[in-house]
Amino acid sequence: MEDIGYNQELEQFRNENHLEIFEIGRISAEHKERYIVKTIKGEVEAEIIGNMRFTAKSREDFPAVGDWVALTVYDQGIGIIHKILPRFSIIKRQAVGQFGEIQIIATNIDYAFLVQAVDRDFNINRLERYLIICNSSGIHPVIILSKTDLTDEHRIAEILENIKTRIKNIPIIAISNETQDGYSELEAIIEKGKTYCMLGSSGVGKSTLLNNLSRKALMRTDTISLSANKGRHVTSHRELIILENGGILIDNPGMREVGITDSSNGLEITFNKIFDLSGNCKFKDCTHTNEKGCSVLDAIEKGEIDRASYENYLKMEREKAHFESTVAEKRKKDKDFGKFMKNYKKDMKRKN
Ligand SMILES: Nc1nc2c(ncn2[C@@H]2O[C@H](COP(=O)(O)OP(=O)(O)O)[C@@H](O)[C@H]2O)c(=O)[nH]1
Ligand SMILES: [Mg+2]
Ligand SMILES: [Zn+2]
Repeated sequence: MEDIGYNQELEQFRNENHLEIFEIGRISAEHKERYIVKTIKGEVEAEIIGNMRFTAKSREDFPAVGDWVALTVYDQGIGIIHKILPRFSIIKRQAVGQFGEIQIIATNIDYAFLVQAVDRDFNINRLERYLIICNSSGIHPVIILSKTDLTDEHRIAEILENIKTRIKNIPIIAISNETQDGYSELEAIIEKGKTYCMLGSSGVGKSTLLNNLSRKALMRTDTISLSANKGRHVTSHRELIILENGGILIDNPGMREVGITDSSNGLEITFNKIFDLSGNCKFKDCTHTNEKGCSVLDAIEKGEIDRASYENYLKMEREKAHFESTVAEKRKKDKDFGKFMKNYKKDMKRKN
């Protein structure tokens, strides 16, 4: 179990909560509320117990890829999930098309590989967006520039410079899945028992990278699962893979939109320079947009803060505020609806 990231804290939680009667496993894939769970005894296809669905208040109360769960395993590798063990980190975004709702991308992640291709895909604003998501949950980001074979060294150096003017102290690794340039540098940072999640737009080379890194391990598990999975509903597509050196890698489907959620702390860490300076602004409620005596605006004038980064910061602040107000509105609506139902029931009783 340590091979897939199990540790002492999880074991302690298991004991304190009397979960010894259950198996413990880790979710490696999800498909319409059916989950593939890796356990000591192999892979199990599981659903959640009814009570978990009825008491769930939000998407965060459902299992996600990366979760540790307590489950009962029945014959033929079928299981029922009873409990989600505490998560030490969550990568989440604004659910697409459902404003005010959260979607979990993955949980219990140590490092996030933020993958961008050096050709058309490259976009620093989007990198900062991913950084906010990582920073809000204490996940270490690593920037991966992919497809370096499609451009020349000059352009790559230019991109690195551009990133460094805005993003400090975050490792950047340039790789090519074609030539495998940069692979050894990348493999050198992968540690046994740590979980790495790949984030990035569709088509940047995440799956190719994952397959290349895990080729041997993957081939082994695929031959086993193909026979075991015969005739079942979930495809053998796997999102969580154990590398030969013991690192755990999670792939993700490409994401077109990565709306930030309640990432107040994430913004603070990502734009730390702006937050540090804002303490010196003349007005306590300075919006850093047009005030006299604004330290942030001063720093931009002096060229100490990158203007594009500042503009992205304002945009992210607005997005966060919008998300938070939508959530607040929703809560109020739910509360009002609750009150309405209570009164309605009272009325009905009185009438009957
Ligand atoms: N030239 C080049 N093509 C790549 C590289 N990595 C991936 N590709 C190609 O880009 C396409 C998308 O790759 P894929 O791994 O599926 O991207 P994903 O959507 O991020 O998982 C495929 O056609 C790959 O063959 C690379 O480093 N260089
Ligand atoms: Mg892919
Ligand atoms: Zn200010």
